[in-house]
Amino acid sequence: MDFAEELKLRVSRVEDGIDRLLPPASEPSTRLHAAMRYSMQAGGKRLRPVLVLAASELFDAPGAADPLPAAVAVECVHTYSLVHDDLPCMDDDSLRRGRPTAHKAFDEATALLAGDALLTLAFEILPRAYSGSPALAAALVAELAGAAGSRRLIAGQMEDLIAERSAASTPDGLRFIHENKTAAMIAAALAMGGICADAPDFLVEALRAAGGQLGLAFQIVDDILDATSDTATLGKTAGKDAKAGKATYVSVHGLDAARRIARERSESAVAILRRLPGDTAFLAALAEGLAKRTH
Ligand code: GRG
Repeated sequence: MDFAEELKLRVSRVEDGIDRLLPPASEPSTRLHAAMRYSMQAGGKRLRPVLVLAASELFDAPGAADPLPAAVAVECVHTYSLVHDDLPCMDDDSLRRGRPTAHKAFDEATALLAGDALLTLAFEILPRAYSGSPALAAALVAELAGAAGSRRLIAGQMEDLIAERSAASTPDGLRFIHENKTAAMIAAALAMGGICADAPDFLVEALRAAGGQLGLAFQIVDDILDATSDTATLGKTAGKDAKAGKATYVSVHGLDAARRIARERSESAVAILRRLPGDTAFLAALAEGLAKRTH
């Protein structure tokens, strides 16, 4: 398997889906739709939507639903979270995906509304795209809403902001933040791929579990890169965590231990993925690559 080529194919499928499912920038409100497209079409690794596609491909289910709309919905929610996270009232950043953040390219109110609209669009795409199978649509909505809601993504973000402001974070507190701010959406992406392919519940649960491990590894690597890489390579401001005195896996556990924990989490994810049915080569290679990523 040529992993790079296989990845490119899936990223390109996701980008076509984004272009097709987002309102055109020419449609009123043109400013709002332009801002949504600006953030969604700024590049990005497309990790979460590619995970949706790759998980779905494991199951050769006759009549399986097209996972592409689910993949685009996940990327909409992820991108909304980045747009809002970059706002001055949150992480206050001016660079994202190698470009000025949405509130710098437009203005704060427009960025706020574009984030709101992307979140809402995700939950418009799912029931529309899967209207032929209401049970599937409901399961996808429940999975994505659960991961993005006040018990997971937003809980992680809230606790992250609190931890930053109090400068006190325990290893357990940090793990809560990472499991919810980062791992929840990665786990949901894998689970949604399985759900689209009508995988049995125990395999959807295995996908969720692999996503939890992969998500932790991904965030620890993010902490390591923030401490060791540079802004040009990352396409976002490097060194922010140390500057803000923020607790990260690097500051709490040290660089070597952070690298070891990331490796352990990633190996655990790969072990779960390899036990799944079908051809797991692409998914396993993707999971392995994330632990070694440089941006
Ligand atoms: C505002 C509700 C709300 C949540 C914000 C996503 C997030 C939570 C904050 C962004 C900061 C951060 C380090 C989040 C952890 C998850 C993470 C590493 C996001 C970046 O994901 P990538 O690297 O980004 O996949 P691209 O741009 O490649 O899609």
